[in-house]
Amino acid sequence: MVRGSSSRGSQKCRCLLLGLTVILILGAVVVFAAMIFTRRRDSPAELPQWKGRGSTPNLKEIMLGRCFTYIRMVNPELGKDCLKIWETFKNAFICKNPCNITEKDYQPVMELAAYPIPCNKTLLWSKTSELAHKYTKIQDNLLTLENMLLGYMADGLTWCGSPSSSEIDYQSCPRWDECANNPSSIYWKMASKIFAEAACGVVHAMLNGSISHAFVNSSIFGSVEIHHLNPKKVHLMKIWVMHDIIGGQSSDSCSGSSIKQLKSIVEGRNISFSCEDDHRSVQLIQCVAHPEEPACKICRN
Ligand code: N1C
Repeated sequence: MVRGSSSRGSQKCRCLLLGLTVILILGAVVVFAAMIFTRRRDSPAELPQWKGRGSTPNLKEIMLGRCFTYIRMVNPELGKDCLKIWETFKNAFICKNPCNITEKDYQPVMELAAYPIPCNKTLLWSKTSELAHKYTKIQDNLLTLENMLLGYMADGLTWCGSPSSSEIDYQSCPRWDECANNPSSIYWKMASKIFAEAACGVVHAMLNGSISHAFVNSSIFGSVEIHHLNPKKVHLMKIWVMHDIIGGQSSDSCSGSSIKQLKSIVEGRNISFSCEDDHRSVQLIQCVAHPEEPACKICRN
């Protein structure tokens, strides 16, 4: 009698243990399945949305730092409010579709950062960024857009936002070939337009003669800047076509068809035109790195 009740008790105990084990195993299976399910659901969101690299890390710090360097050390007479410029710049693209940016978005920051540029100092460039900026670094008689506050702050940086967030998108931004109206394109086009409109007197442009076409219609120089020079203020455009000093390969030059096309556009806008291959003071900068090249000899044939 006693043995019977104790064996029923241990049987009950075994059933309870079995039940608990089943519940535990089922629980573990449910948790595991849930983990796999959520990870699968999350993975598409982890993939970058755009093909281009994301906004430059520490964008705010870099832009603010550059702005303060500019207004305190480069051009201390300007008296601009860097924090306000940064906030206004950010508001142009934050919470917005990075394929739908318009000039209107940037209007406030462009107005805030604007100031006049002296006559005869404008240097435009296309596919010669490095050489043009080496030149303006040692020759302050000419200024590029990067020597102005807007260009100085944004040079070499990437930025974009997203319509579903108030954060800067550090993961990916649209490439130029994904959509034309992306934050960088619109910014550079608009800043370049304002820079060209402000030019007066003689305007210089440095082009690259070591590529197939020194003048390209679709470049910002060709599609924006030359069309926004004001013929009432600008009387002469001086083109410098530069060639790589090594090897001396020349694909295009002042006598090439692309420069002829540029000449007819500029003259058609009632602005006089001149062109010079390998302007010596720019070539001497190239010679610093390659003094042994024939073009760098003092007595050239
Ligand atoms: O398309 P580009 O040259 O002809 O544009 C250059 C032209 C210059 O005269 C500048 O005034 O347009 C202005 N500009 C910049 O200042 C600038 N800084 C950095 C245009 N673009 C600028 N960038 C970046 O270089 C920008 O990302 C853009 O796409 C390139 C254009 O360089 P490019 O093709 O050599």
